[in-house]
Amino acid sequence: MILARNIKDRALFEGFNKVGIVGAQSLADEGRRLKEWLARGYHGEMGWMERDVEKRISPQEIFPQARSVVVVALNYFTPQQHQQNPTTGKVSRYAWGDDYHDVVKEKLTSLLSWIREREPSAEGKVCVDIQPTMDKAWAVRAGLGWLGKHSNVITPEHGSWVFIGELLLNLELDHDTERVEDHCGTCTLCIDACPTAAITEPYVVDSNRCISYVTIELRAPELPSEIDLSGWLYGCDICQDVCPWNRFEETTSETRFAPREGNVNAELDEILELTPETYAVRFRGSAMKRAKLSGLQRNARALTCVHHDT
Ligand code: B12
Ligand code: SF4
Ligand code: SF4
Repeated sequence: MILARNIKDRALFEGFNKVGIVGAQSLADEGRRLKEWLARGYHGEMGWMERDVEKRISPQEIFPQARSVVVVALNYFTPQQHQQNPTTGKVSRYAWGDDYHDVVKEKLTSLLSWIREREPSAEGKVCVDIQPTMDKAWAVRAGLGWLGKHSNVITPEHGSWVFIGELLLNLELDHDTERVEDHCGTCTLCIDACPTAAITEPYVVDSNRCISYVTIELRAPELPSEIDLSGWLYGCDICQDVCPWNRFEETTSETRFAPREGNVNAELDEILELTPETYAVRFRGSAMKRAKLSGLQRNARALTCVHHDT
């Protein structure tokens, strides 16, 4: 019989930095807050967040046999730093290397195969970001970290530069019950540093005001004029860069997260000159494809205008 301990050891062997296992219960409290967040319109134009709400709350809605949730965190920190250069746009750290969806999915799929070799009755579903689950809520429940006031999960060992994924399993396993205490205390550095006041209250982000949302998810042909991009072309790391829990980060051992050429600060001229063909080659296997060519060029135009106006 396969034990929770065996699965956790194997998850670490696959390269994950943290793992916890919890029961596949509905996320009642987190679900209520998700509904409040949606009712306030904080999801902006991410209609898919609203459509899948019941699936996000209850794991059985996406995998009826779910009994346990194996939750993993994978460190993506590399030591490079952004430069302030008006001819380039800053790219958020999570998108510097190979697309994390592929990397995390590959590791979780390999974990599932390993489990099935030992327990042929095992069935599972791999989730990372794009499946309708609440990754952060599961990470907190599984004791991987706490939800920081910037609303990202902070692990005490690796800070918040971690991706989160889950493996839903039909197996009854021993579950972790200890959570990590909230260590934000009286700190408000992330809230104070956010240039668009997107953290409307501790732990709550209004996507409409968030640079990450407008540069990646918003499909409008022009960016809202009231949002100051602060030099960001794709995503935004400000609230995590200022967090004291990210000061002692260790470099990831996942080599696929090493920054690709020109991806920490991207040349705006190069982005503006891309054609659909050169774009497909330049960003193959990169998380930056989420903004699509039109979105990237819209963002680059917005940054170029600021540069010319000043
Ligand atoms: C939608 C989404 C976004 C939206 C909304 C962000 C958000 N705050 O949720 C936008 C586009 C803005 C976004 C941006 C980013 N994202 Co995003 N995103 C998601 C996605 C798809 C869903 C998250 C979700 O359900 N949000 C809905 C709200 C309701 O959830 P919430 O913020 O967790 O809400 C909780 C709190 O408000 C809390 N709460 C409310 N009041 C109170 C009071 C107290 C006292 C407490 C303790 C809690 C509390 O309760 C709610 C429910 O638990 C997840 C992947 C997934 N499938 O889960 C990735 C995910 C959250 N994103 C991720 C990343 C990396 C980012 C960026 C850092 C990327 C970047 N560099 O640009 C930024 C960070 C911006 C920020 N400060 O949050 C990672 C985060 C990893 C981590 N360590 O936490 C995730 C988990 C993807 C992954 N699988 O790794 N994202
Ligand atoms: S990602 Fe940037 S814009 Fe969004 S909440 Fe954090 S600091 Fe604010
Ligand atoms: S900057 Fe301070 S308040 Fe914000 S998440 Fe980090 S420790 Fe918490």
